[in-house]
Amino acid sequence: MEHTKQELARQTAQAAQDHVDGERLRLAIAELASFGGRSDGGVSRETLTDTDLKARRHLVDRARSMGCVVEIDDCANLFFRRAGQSDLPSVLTGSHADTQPVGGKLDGAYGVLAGLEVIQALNDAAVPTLRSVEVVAWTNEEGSRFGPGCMGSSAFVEPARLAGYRAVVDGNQVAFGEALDRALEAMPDVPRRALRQPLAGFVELHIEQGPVLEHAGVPLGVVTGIQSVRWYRVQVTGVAAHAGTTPMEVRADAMAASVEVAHCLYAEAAKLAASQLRLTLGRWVVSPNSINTIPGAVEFTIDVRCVDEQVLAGFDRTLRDIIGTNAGRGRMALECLFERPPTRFAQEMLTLVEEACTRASHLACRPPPIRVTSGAFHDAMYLAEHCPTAMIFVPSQGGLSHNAAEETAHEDLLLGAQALAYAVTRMACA
Ligand code: HGY
Ligand code: MN
Ligand code: MN
Repeated sequence: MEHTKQELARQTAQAAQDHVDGERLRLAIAELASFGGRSDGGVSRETLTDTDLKARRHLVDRARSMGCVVEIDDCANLFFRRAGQSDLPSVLTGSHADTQPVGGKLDGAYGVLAGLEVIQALNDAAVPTLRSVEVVAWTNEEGSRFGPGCMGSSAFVEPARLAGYRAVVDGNQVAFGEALDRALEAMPDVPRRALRQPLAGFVELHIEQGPVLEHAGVPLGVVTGIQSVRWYRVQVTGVAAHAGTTPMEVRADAMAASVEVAHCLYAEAAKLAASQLRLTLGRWVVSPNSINTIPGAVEFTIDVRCVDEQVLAGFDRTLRDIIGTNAGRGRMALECLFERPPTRFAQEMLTLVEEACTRASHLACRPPPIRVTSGAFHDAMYLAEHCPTAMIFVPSQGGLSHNAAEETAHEDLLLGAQALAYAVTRMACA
């Protein structure tokens, strides 16, 4: 009996995979990319901006046109559901629809749209599933406008986090709570649901955003886990003064002090190159930001990541020493904004995703999948605390992402969606 059930699940999963339509997916990606589309081919659709709200409405309309039930939770995470034959916990797929300030059309969006394509494929195959299949568009994965990243998925897993998130402000002093309330008010026709729902599992399809798959010449990656990450903000306070009249030896130059700290951090990262530590000082705010005034205040961010969390802990200690040593040249404040240990996905999920990727690759006469660790963080790093979770990667051309030129070959995007359809359907039939 069990064998028949398994065989039926495989046949249903194969039917879903066979009905994935590459052209429909390509059009869906192009359509969503038009919300915040840029002349350089990139996308600017930061979380909860008017552009993002319009994109969200577009996704709701598309999902409803496919017969999905649509719901929204208290962190404005959007859920698109294809009902199953039972009220057992759903199988969830999806990703995020927000982008970097200058991002690409695939980071996040591909996972959401491939999830909707899976639902359309199930509809076209006219196959029932025991469990409902849900697609999610998580709120604020990028964390660029409002830090930290993954606010929607982390609040879904631990609702108590939302209160603290609401107070976070963006560069224009707009609070996340205010933007969130606007987003919720913009969806009066979408029923509200509580955060933290039981789930049978979560599978996220995403572009790799790095060079590994392309270098290996392999179209699909089975993601084993996600490296650890820490974000900090450094605030340096000096004295604004005249650039022409103030002798160098009497200055309290916040930029000179900041550059000194940055120099020490890059030198430390170079010492740790063998551990693949990655350091980025991505955002600088200088005030008064005038060519002929000595900077009175500088704020800059630190994004540091490594597969070995002990290396990050060591870097943290060195960072605090560097700040302490340089504080004499201006007051320095260090704040940790975000900290995630390494994520490891459950073995049974790796087996499922490996089967799905192997089948899809074989049927397409492409090389079999390889196992990779994710250099980027994803909402799956929080879902892994909540339910059996896995990720599938497709290659990024030139390993490039968080860049308008982000691109993936269409046949790889199709293959990823086929593997996703198989994996999600297998779970939904169990
Ligand atoms: O920063 C990250 O790793 C993700 O792409 N937001
Ligand atoms: Mn992403
Ligand atoms: Mn991203």
